[in-house]
Amino acid sequence: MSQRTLVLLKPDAVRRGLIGEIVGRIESKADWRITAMELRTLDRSTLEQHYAEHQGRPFYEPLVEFMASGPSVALVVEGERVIEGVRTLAGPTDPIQAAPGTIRGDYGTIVRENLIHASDSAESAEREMKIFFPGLV
Ligand code: RTP
Ligand code: MG
Repeated sequence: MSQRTLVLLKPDAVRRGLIGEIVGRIESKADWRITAMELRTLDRSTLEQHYAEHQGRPFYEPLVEFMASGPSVALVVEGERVIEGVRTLAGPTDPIQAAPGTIRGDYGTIVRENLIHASDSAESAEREMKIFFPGLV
């Protein structure tokens, strides 16, 4: 089943020079392709929309601040079961719980600075793609 998902390489990944490493892992999966990609420092209003479900949680403010702290890479990836697939490549939210071989398991230690975001459902993917790539059909 072909799907689309919205992926963010967070500011820690960009600062640490891991764009190529992470994009390479995504790009090398059979049938997956990148159909949009942009390097941009995300502004507060974009992040408030993106993280609306977390508003009011204790980690929300520091998360938005971190996400605005430098450029991120936003991508749309298309292909076979890509929504679940990118989340599997990323590993669990807490990098210490993430197995080696996953992106978070290989490169992360801090929960907030966990390198990558990927949509968690088809509904989230549609909503998030509109936020980052409003021109996309
Ligand atoms: P994401 O949305 O970024 O793909 O990550 P996720 O589904 O694995 O995690 P989610 O629960 O949606 O949380 C969004 C992001 O908030 C940061 N976070 N910090 N306790 C904390 O300090 C905490 N909990 C979550 C992480 O950056 C997480 O990816
Ligand atoms: Mg999430």
